[in-house]
Amino acid sequence: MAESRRDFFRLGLGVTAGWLTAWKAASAAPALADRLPDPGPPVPVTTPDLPKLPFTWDGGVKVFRLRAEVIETRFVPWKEVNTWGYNGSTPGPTIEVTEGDRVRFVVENRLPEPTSLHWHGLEVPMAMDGAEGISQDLIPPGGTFVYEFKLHQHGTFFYHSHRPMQQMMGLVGLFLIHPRKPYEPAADRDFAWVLQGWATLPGNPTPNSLAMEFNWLTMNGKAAPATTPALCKVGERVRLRFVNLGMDHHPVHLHGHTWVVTGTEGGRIPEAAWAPGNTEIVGVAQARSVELIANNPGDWMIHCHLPHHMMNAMASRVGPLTQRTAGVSPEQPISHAVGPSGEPLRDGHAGRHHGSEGPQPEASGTPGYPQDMFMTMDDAVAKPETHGLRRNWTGGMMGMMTLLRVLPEEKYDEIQALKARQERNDARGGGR
Ligand SMILES: [Cu+2]
Repeated sequence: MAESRRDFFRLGLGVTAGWLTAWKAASAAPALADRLPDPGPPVPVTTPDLPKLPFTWDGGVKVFRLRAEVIETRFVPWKEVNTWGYNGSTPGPTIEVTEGDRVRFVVENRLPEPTSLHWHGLEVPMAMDGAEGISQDLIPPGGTFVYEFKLHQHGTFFYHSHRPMQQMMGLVGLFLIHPRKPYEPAADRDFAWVLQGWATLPGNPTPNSLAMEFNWLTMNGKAAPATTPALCKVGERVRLRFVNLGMDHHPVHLHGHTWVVTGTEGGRIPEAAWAPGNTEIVGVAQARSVELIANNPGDWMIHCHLPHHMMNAMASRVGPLTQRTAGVSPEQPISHAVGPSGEPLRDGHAGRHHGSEGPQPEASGTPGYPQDMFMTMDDAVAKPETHGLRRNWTGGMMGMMTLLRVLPEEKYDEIQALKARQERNDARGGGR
């Protein structure tokens, strides 16, 4: 396992070297050195599709800069949206630090309205709490506010604007604090996601933050199948962390494995209280960490199990249902005479289906028909992490969904080589 952690560092991401240096600096205290065997630094957390927030040192203080601003992004390649976020990213870049760190955040407001920044779950001095009016004046457009505090906790936290509508526009990010004394047993892989819901109706790229129903569900700002799969090798211990900021709770489910729940937004759960499961409700404003032994080779879905959260672009007038909805109110009562969104059932008028699933004209009189569609876009979302997935894999991937790929060593290495090649190409400004 230590070997694979070294692999991770060698192959690792741009942030890794900086992280290791920071860890060594933070863990130089003699009280830590007398423990054996040395489990080494924890693996850096991978936040698929999200950057890490870089920092500079000022004396013993880690200095971070956050810029609240409008972001043009895409949930999937064909869905452009205008969200709000930080430093060009929705959710904002991930803050990854260590218990005991002293941190400073220079927060610049480039939005057209006032904002503030709250450190969710952190036991900071009240003046640093970011509660508008209560602990500070709002940061005006064009203004800057500096937060500084010392971290004595560890676990999965997050930062967010304390203004509710701004939260629904995407002003949130992960705040991950490693413990000074590493958790045992050590994880070989560590992944984290922010779960969000959006209401962006067809043709309108700007989310409606007042909506009470949500038709786009994202993990780290991407909807499946555009979510980048998480990769590990068979037999590794894997930690998955989920943070939810939105209007719905999300029962997050993993296929093919049993996990134990090891953490909440309050930090690490004592081992005696770890409970087995495969579906964990991540409530609004909560964080959950789970750990598992990835002992089942394959490509396994991680997804919110709310059925409407396993879809993209869900609206009464989108998808196969629209084929028969013209002129009928979606609010019309559902009976044997009408379909699920109120459309009248007529003979010989089947919904149009996509991909490998053909039309079923004989079913057109079946109450409730049609329901689901199967639309593939393997090529549009292809990247090294999707290499080797079964053809048409994207047809079943929608909404708040991603994959944990439990790979044999050679397959894992093959994908890492593809990633390295792509990164070299990107660095040269070339294509793929
Ligand atoms: Cu959900």
